[in-house]
Amino acid sequence: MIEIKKKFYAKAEQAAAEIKDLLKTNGQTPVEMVTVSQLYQGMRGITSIVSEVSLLDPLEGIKFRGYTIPELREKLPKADQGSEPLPEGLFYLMLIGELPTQEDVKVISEQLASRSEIPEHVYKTIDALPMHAHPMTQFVTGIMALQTESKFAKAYGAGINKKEYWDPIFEDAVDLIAKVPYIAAYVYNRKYRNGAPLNSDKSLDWAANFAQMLGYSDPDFLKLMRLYLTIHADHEGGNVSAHTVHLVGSALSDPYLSFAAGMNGLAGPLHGLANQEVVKWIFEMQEKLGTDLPTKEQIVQYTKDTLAAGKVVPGYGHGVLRRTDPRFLAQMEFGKEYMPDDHMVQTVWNIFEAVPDVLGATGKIKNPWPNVDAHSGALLVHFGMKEYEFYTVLFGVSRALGVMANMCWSRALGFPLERPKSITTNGIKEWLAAGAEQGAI
Ligand code: CMX
Repeated sequence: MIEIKKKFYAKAEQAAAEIKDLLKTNGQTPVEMVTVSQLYQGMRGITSIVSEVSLLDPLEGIKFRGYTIPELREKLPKADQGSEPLPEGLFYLMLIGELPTQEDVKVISEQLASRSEIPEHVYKTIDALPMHAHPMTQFVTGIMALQTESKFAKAYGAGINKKEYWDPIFEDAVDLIAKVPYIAAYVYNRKYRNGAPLNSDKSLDWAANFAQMLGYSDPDFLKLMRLYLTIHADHEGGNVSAHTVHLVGSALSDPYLSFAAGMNGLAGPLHGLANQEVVKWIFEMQEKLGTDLPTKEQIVQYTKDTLAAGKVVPGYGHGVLRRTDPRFLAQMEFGKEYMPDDHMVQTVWNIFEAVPDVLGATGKIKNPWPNVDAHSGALLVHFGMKEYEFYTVLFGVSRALGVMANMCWSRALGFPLERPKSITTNGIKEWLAAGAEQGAI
């Protein structure tokens, strides 16, 4: 790990020097115009954050350091006899900007295993919550309790030089990634498996050990976990969870505080919670129609009813994407290979054929195509994980990789406190009036 850490810092130092030059020559160059509509529409499309680890193309989907999802599935190192990438390799790629070797990935897996100990008070804190607390509430509570372990918070308290921030942030980031699967699995076992002990095996890779702690040993489920934890890791900097971690981290809140904040954002139904909503929506449709394989006509009608009731169709639409999410397609490929006859999975594919036309016909939904959340739950249901309230926790475990890699970069590059300007509607009116007077509008 020492070598990876050194390599990371060498890359960051070089990038910091380039950014310094860029700001010297182009610091005052305008990037793009912001419209009044964008101020009211959730800042949609305003380029305002630098995030080095991934970039979202509206048509091609997410690219991690330039690599698409299909390329990652092909090029990242795999576990022995495995067909899906090891998420540890993606963490390396996001951190270093180069594809890792099998040996690099092994070093990370071993480091994660060696840092995975959880202090007893974390589990006790979770145990203080009622059993009916949502898994995301239990997960975030566990992360907050784990904040006692922050090396950055201790170093800051002891008066660390700002040039050294990146070092304890890096250590916290790796520690946090090592520990979150344990907290997640603890929540699952507490809520759904009568408190079954975490049967961890530290010789396994990060995803396989997580699957085992959740009580799943089917080799195909392990493959699914590796795929799942890879594709959910990041989606550039502006989505709610990534942006929240970035924002909170900019106040020099440590990685645990920042990650917990981001997870609260992921728990919203328009973001990560959509994965539970999709399966809930399908289960309710199946129950209402009395079949586990509704026809496309039935799906069309059910979708129209959902819209008429003033609800969103979960798993469809996106703030940036304008085509089918490649993360949906990767999961569809997985489904076609491992469970082509599964009715739940087939229903997801039938929804994919039926729903975009209905959403498109509304004339207002900018992207009628499925996002990552439209598919993930059905694959889990196939393996017996029907407790859909847990799905966003799985998303969160994966998201730790991206937001922590990004946080290492933000502190190594010395990014300052994030503090955009807000305005009132009166302020906008005055602005417009002044512009009209000067003939600018
Ligand atoms: N079902 C019904 N209506 C939808 C819709 C959907 N799936 N997607 C968008 N719309 C509606 C919006 O609510 C908005 O309606 P109003 O004008 O009445 O307010 C209108 O269409 C225009 O929205 P948009 O510009 O196309 O989409 P936004 O960028 O505002 O929102 C998103 C994006 C994801 C919040 C939205 O598509 C949505 O609510 N989808 C369903 C929830 C979901 O799947 N979220 C997960 C996204 C991926 C992730 O982060 O994990």
